[in-house]
Amino acid sequence: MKTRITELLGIEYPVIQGGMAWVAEAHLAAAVSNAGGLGLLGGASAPANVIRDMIRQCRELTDKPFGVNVMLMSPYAKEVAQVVVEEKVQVVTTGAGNPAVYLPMWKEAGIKVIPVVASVAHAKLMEKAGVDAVVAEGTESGGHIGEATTMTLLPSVVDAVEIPVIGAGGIADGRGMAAAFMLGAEAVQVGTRFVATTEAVVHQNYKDRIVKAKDIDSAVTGRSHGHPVRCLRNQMTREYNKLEAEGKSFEELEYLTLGSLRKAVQEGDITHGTVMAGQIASIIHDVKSCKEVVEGMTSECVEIMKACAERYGR
Ligand code: TUI
Repeated sequence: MKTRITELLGIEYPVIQGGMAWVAEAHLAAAVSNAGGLGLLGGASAPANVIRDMIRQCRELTDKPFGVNVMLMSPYAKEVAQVVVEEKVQVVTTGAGNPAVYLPMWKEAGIKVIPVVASVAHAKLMEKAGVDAVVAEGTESGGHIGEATTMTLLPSVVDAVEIPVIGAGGIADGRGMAAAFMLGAEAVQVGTRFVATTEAVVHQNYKDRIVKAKDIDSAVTGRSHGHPVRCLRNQMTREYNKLEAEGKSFEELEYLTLGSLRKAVQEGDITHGTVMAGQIASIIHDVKSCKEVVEGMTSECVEIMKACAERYGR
């Protein structure tokens, strides 16, 4: 599947792995890049030197292109923005904010810049600022989310900009990938499906929780304070939502989730920890290799599109 995104990034398959906090480390990113997609390292709130080490480790594990996601709400965002230049990272995606201040520096360094957007206005602003592509991420996604669904956001962004658009949020197999392509995407970004892979360095409890997730298991914390985070329902989300309904302050609620993603990912505490995952966890029933995910979803997508053309074409 050749698209403007596969050409831009020099990858075989139009599948990008989300830069997930605590999950998107060197082994996972390298496995996705080695499988022909684009692996991303998730900077999240890690200090710049941790990210520098991840980049170097990833380079040891793959000679294919990979990228770094710069989480703009991180207290270290400025230092991380500098590290990706120093380490000659080829691709940068950004999340949870507006990367405008870093764009001149990144473009001068020849970095391909792909911000994640959750609205048409942000997508247009980014295009004007000179980015290479955008990821339109719907509210079905795990982690920090916007309001619009992938079904509405993706075609709206595709209509509003000329640069290529990557669809994200609710995509975990070839059906979702084909749907995103029908809406005008030229690649997909996939998160949750890559957590449930053999290469993901994530506690088995976390992977099992995704595999067992039902459609009604998705919860959102932090809506009342303007920081909505999607994860899988557990004791933490129940307590959080209860306190939120009681009108507790952002600081009090923050206390409940301090270090809670790490607790779930590394210690396997899926009861008190934050199990970030998208709504699409409900269609994931097994743990696969990254190669199986990348190749499997792309071939299923192509088969579906061919079958559609045969069935409905003239
Ligand atoms: O960034 C994400 N997802 C994330 S970041 C993250 S780390 C975290 N952990 C705990 C609490 C908060 C964050 C976990 N998941 N996705 C990309 C994304 N970006 N989704 C939505 C946005 C976004 C939202 C507002 C992008 C831009 C924006 O505003 C633009 C502006 O102009 O300020």
